[in-house]
Amino acid sequence: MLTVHHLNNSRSQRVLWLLEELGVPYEIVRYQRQPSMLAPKELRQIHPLGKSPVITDNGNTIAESGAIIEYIVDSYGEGRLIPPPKTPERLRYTYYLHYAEGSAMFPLLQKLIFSLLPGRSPALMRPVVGMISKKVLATMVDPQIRTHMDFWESTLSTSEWFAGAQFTAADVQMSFPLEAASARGGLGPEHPKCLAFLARIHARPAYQRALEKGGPYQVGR
Ligand SMILES: N[C@@H](CCC(=O)N[C@@H](CS)C(=O)NCC(=O)O)C(=O)O
Repeated sequence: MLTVHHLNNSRSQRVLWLLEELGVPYEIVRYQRQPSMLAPKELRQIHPLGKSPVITDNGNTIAESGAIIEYIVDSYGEGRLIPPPKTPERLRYTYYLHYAEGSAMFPLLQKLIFSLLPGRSPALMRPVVGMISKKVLATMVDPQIRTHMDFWESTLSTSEWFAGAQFTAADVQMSFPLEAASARGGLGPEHPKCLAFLARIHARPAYQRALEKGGPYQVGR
């Protein structure tokens, strides 16, 4: 049976959601984040990077959300949650499947790091580190996040879902950047289509089932 190596409150929530959407049976092996927020070292026994998500299935170990989503849709989707090949929707699907982690998450991760940095610096250096972090966030990171949020808003103004009129696995993949932006990137009423997207996905029964299985998920609140 397919196994999801699930780190609490992490991107592997997306994988549980996709499996619930497709009705694929799976089991969960759970890992708890350390106080540092890093994954425990046991996850490195499954994949050398020790990041989440990782799945194991039929002797394969697959890491990286986009690759996992492709594998699950190929292996178990039976044509569901993916637009037909050689259509404009398929091109958009492929784009968003890669874009979510390849581009969108980068400034959001920078935001997290620079926001945490002052609090994790030695007390004496904290005021200086705080000033530098604030400057980097204001001049470099926040404008980038804003550009991405505007881009999502314009995409979702032309169609209900990221790849077109139909819900696809690209929406599952894009959920994490939008949830992260809503939690810490300033996504709010200025981006109503993005907020409506989040409300739509949170209302899906499969999303809710995945939350029950995965446990507390702060990014998705
Ligand atoms: N691009 C990777 C990112 C993986 C990643 O950074 N996962 C985070 C959880 S959301 C993680 O494992 N953090 C714990 C750590 O870095 O030790 C993917 O999409 O799978």
